Amino acid sequence: MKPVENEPYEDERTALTKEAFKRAFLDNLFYVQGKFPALATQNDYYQALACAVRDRLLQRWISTAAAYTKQGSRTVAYFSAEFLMGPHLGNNLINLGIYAQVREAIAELGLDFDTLLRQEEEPGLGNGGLGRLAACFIDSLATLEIPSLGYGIRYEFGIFHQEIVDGWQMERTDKWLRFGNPWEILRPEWAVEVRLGGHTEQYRDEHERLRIRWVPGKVVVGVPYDTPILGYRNNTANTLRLWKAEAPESFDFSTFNRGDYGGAVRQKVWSETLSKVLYPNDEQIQGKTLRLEQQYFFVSASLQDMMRIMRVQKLPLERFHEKFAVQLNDTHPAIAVAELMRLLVDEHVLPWEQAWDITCKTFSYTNHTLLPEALECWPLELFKSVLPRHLDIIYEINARFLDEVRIRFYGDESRLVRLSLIDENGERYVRMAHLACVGSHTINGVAELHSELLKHDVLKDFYEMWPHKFSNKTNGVTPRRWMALSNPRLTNLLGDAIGDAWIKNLDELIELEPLADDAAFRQRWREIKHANKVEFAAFVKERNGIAIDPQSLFDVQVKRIHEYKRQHLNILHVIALYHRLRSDPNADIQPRTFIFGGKAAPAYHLAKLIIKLINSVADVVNRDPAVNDRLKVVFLPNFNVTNGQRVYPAAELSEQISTAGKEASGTGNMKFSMNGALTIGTMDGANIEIRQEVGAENFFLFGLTAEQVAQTKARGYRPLDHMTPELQEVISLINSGFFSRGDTELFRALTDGLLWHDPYLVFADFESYSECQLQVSKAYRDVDRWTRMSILNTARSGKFSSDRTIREYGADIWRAPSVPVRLLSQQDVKV
Ligand code: GL4
Repeated sequence: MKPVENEPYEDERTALTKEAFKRAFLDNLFYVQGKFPALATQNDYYQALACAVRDRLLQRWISTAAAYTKQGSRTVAYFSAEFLMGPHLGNNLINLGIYAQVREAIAELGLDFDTLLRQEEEPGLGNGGLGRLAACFIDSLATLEIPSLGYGIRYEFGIFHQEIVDGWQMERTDKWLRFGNPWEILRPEWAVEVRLGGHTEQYRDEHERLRIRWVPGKVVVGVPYDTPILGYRNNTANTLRLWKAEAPESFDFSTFNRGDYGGAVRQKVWSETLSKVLYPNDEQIQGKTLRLEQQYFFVSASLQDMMRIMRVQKLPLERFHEKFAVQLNDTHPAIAVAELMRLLVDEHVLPWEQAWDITCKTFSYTNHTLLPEALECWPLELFKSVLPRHLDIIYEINARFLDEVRIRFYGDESRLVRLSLIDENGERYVRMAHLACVGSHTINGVAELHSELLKHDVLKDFYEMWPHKFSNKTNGVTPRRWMALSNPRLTNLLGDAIGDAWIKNLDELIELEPLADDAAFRQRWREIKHANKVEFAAFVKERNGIAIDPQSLFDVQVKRIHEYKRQHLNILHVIALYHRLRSDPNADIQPRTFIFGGKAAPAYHLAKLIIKLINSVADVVNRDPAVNDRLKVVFLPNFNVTNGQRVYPAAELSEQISTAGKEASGTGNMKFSMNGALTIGTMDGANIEIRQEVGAENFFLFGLTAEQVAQTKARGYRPLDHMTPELQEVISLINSGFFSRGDTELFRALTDGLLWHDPYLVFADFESYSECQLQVSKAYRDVDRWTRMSILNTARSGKFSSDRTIREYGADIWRAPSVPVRLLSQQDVKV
């Protein structure tokens, strides 16, 4: 059957009907898994289901590739060391628009759909917000039909699996590839070589020109693994291309023949180390050689791959910046600036000036943090040992750049020192943020406040040099995964009330506003939140063995554990409530369940101690009959995308309590708000914009502003000046060993840190926070008021769709028009 021109066409194998799907599922069970029902495990069924979905993905992927190749489309390349994708199956079903049918089909075959969904090991190839943002962005790029490639690393082991043993975090290796990965396709034919180490030397080319040759110390092969990324209910399937490192030869046979087996495999082992494991630090650099090698490995492989694509499409390299817009997700891929120069100048013999012009028109840089410990600087010697040629290139870029500065800022020597790509104060370092700024045409922060602070603080000198390069792009999250997939009850209610256009255009949620005054609607809204809480309570019972009351207020803080995010402020307040209840058993306290979750970097001792404190408080409070079930504390182990999908729909209060000026944006804050949780938060990151959108009366604000924080610190902050009698009781209770079986030293590092330094002003904000929590409790008791506020939070969260963010990047930075895709059948593609 031939499709009608421009009408979507499904061939038999990939039809979206229930019957076709059932047949495909069984086909895949037989011919891919090699199993029949009597022998099949739940995992076999999951794999068969995934393959049936994948066939439908591939049809769209091929159609997309055909459209892009034919048109030679301008393409966004999103360079990121992290893509925290989360499970693919459910999301792909949502984006294909067949979630309900497939659930039915699976049930009709006598299987439990949810059990199959749970079989998928989530690809946890990121630490937290930064990696998850990359995942939301590629979802939105596909939904907006913008040709794009995500480039990154296929870590064999992603972010560690967190277990809690005796209250402490334990890390277990994340073996996500153990049972295979049905969503990726290996493309060995597009493997590329990446060189590392060695030295450079001069030589004369055939025209007697003096040139530089890089003699590498070692070579690895980058092998691409492609994952199709579907748009929401369109025919677009873009590509996430992740590189695995392999040895050029598995065995060095001459070494092997000499009988040195160990030596022969060493090269292979070393090569594979490159993509072995994700560094588990968020906002903290570790300065390890292997990390720089990882960064260079994926960046070089990706740029070479893009040049291959240009060759295939017969485009001259001089037009690289017209074909591609490259976004640098933080400084992790910033070495790309030097690598593109090397490829253009050394390998493709372009004049320096032309190569530099192409480079600056290609890259744009997003900064994601102001924390000094996260700014990447590489010791010069280390850098030179890994990338000797790139160091020379960086010197040349720097020399030319500083010439420009000298002319712009006549006689300002200290400015040269501040702006240089090389930090020369003491040990010398390469400053990656400076390389990214100089080599990019635009620089952006991720929320309004953050972008302002960038201009006037961390990147001030660059702002003064090139104010036109700077802009803000407030983060967003995809409503497909974070609402439609994870909160089906809410999605159904919204469907009944306002239709489902909001899934593609989140601003449509504003249609809900009048319904906040409709008592019947408010009742349904409450029923849904309650049902979500009941479901979540069952999950907590299963995971933690703790019974929590769905009638209590679900107060949630889930995110990486960091001092600046101030999980300790939260737990100190819990202890204060506990103290109030013990001091006055009749105290009138709103029953609450405090839910925490998040991973600490394995070497971040204070963060790990905060986890231990939370669990220790939980142990005491949850067992104490005196609190009479009015307080419960839960630490949910292994917070990841999958668990996030469970917790946001059940949350009523979202804790966004970072020290003002420290959280660049936050994105969890958005996920909570769109799922109807109210926020208690500081004037930090995107909190400010959430408050602006939902209205000050629908947001619980507390604490110092970023400006006040800076002033307080400048005046010489003394935490003891902010000591109150209640806070005193709280600290004494911890130090008395009450939560640590009499061990009075266990939490000293934490309490002493607060008493004598308190770098994140926990004490300064404690009173304001406690007072604000009273307001929260009061509001919660007014059921109608709370429900109204909750509805308005969802109704006014349209701005926080990553579709909006991507539209802004598209219009202001990438200038990559959308390219709609027509679905092709097999017969349409000629062999
Ligand atoms: C982060 C910021 O800490 C976080 O506020 C922001 O939302 C996220 C995405 O822009 O980037 N920066 C780093 S580093 N890790 C993050 O999660």
